[in-house]
Amino acid sequence: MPEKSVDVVIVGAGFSGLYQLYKLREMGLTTRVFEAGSGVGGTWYWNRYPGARCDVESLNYSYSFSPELEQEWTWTEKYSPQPEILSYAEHVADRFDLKKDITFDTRVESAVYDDDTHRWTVTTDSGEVVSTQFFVMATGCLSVSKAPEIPGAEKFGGAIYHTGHWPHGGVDFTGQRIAVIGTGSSGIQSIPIMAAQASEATIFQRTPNFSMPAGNRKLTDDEVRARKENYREYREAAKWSGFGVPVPEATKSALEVSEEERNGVYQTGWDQGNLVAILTSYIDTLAVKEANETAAEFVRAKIRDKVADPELAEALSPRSFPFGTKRPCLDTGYYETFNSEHVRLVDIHKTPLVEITAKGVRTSEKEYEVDAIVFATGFDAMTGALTRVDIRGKGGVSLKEKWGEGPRSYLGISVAGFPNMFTITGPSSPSVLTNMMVAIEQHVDWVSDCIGWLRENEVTELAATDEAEDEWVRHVEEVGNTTLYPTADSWYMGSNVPGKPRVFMAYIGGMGVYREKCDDVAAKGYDGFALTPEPTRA
Ligand code: NA7
Repeated sequence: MPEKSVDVVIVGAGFSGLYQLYKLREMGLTTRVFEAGSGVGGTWYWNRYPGARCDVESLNYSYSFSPELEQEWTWTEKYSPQPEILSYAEHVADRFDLKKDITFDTRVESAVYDDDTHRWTVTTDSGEVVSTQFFVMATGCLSVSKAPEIPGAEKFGGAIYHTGHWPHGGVDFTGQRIAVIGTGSSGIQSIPIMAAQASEATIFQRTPNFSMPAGNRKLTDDEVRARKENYREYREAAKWSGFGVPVPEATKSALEVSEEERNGVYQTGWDQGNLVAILTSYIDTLAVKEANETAAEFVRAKIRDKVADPELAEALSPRSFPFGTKRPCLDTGYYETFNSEHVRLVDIHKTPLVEITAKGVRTSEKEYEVDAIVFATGFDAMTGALTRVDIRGKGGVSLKEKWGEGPRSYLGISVAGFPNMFTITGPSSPSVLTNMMVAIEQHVDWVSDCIGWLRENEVTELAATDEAEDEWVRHVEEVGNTTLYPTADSWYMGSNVPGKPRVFMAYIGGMGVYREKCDDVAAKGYDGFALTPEPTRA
């Protein structure tokens, strides 16, 4: 029997969990949050690798729900570093006194739905058992890190690190020979800093990525003041934009303008260090291969400019997927790092990794002796954190089994067969294709309104119907197929995890369009959900 009973259990105290707790507490609901880390911040708590930054500008990557919070917090850099973002999360937790309802250092192991009582029983790794009416997974899209699939890590005599759970005290690589495996965003942000310390840096690259200079710098007082003065207008525009960042809407095809005009437009985005600006310059950049190739080639030309050795520049140039269909990166001196004598690139597409040995890393060609190895090999994205909890819905069906052939959900927020459970920024919602802060707030607001409505209308159980779920899955796939995203082997597609079903796991219809759809579902009395009224009291 559960020892404790609450209205809502939330898993995770990152930006979603914190805001969800705030909202539910404001509504007078009893809420417990369980968090595996020892502090708040989620992805910003764990990803402490050197150079970790958000690639959405700080003035956009923050909560909008509290105008007071907006005014009192001041971002110092264009792209704030991880420590500053973590301080912000801590500030929010303290300012709204959230920690008293959060249990840290505790992992939720299972959540089981009882068909008769319409309640979830949640069990943690500390043995605590809690009964709850609503169960919110606020576990993040990139929170389960993955190591490279090669044997031998236990044999290595030096230290092994993963960018996704970096030591809190930092690591000093001064004078060491280091190996870095992985050249996604985490690798591209950290390699220049680690290589500058190391005596020798060997970078193992499976797929080169598109990256552009972040142009990071201190924000001026004027910039901060201007945003603080027009936050309301700005937030409103972000809420209804495609990517959660307001940018002018494209009207032209990349193929209908001259090369000179096109490159001028790309150059402006490049100079601003603005990823979204380049991605959204033309209506067909993400939809038509030839249009996309113009942006891809623009970036490749920049790589050739930056890297002295033409062969190396070509090895660093992405050719196997369209620009933007794997998350492009923002860097500070990434390509230039390869001009240093003590830095070398190993193309493991040509000479695959074989094993980690006592002394280093062995490829099909040779052994590289190193003192430390860094895995920058990413995450079991979008679904990993959801399926690693043993979640059992109606009739004892497990979420992991239900998603055996890929995630299925209604709006990316609710799963048929799993009543009264919500997934914040779950698969099939815009999530990682947008500014996560905007996506998080939209989901949390919707879930909170929904719970409030259920209470007011004396509904005990809210359950997405199979039909609504099927229709949403079909729609997400259909919209995805109008773009180039499904053509890439990316973590959006689950391709980075061997055996993971190949499904485009995000909704590319745009933040504003999605918001409208969710609002419409709510306005129609939660269209697509079956509602079970509270039993009448005798
Ligand atoms: P990513 O973007 O998934 O990058 C992981 C990198 O590690 C990528 O280059 C992978 O190559 C490489 N990788 C993964 N597994 C292996 C194995 N087994 N062997 C060799 N190389 C491997 O993760 P990040 O942490 O950099 O960034 C995640 C997101 O965080 C990012 O997109 C931003 O949104 C913020 P691959 O490309 O799969 O061939």
